[in-house]
Amino acid sequence: MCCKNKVVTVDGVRVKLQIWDTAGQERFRSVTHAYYRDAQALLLLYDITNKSSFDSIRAWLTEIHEYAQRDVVIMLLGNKADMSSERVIRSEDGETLAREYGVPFLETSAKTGMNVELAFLAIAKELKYRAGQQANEPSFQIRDYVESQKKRSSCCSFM
Ligand SMILES: Nc1nc2c(ncn2[C@@H]2O[C@H](COP(=O)(O)OP(=O)(O)OP(=O)(O)O)[C@@H](O)[C@H]2O)c(=O)[nH]1
Ligand SMILES: [Mg+2]
Repeated sequence: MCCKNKVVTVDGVRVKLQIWDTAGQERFRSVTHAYYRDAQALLLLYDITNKSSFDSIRAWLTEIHEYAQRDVVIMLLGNKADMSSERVIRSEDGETLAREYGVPFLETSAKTGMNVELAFLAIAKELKYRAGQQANEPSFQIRDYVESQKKRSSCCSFM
């Protein structure tokens, strides 16, 4: 499960993220609480071609609410956005769920890399902002940032 490092540059500062990936245990909902209790951020992924993966997200959000740190940064990601012909979960469904829980949302593709860098960058920005928060600093809004930077999977002629 542990670890891969990912370095992103935020406002000229290098931030090292230590990434833990579950090794499939999440399919059985048997990831131990200790495993994510200390995490500063959690990326919740579903597969846009798999309805049951989307339907599991609510249970995970409930679980996280109970066992993760109160101020954990959560991001919802709808992955496999490149597989548009097999899509069963609409972008709007992901957006609606994310809005309900107040978390940022992106559709990503691990295959093409779409929005992958952005997801890590947004989390690093949020964590850096929180760590160095100054009273007079403009606040960083991760949801607004993600919305302004994201690429949409549906189409492209205007991009
Ligand atoms: N087309 C496409 N395939 C993907 C994408 N992401 C993952 N895959 C494929 O989906 C399959 C499962 O990917 P994994 O990363 O192993 O998924 P996982 O949910 O972590 O699987 P476990 O760790 O075994 O539970 C692999 O064949 C990947 O190549 C994507 O964005 N697009
Ligand atoms: Mg896995």
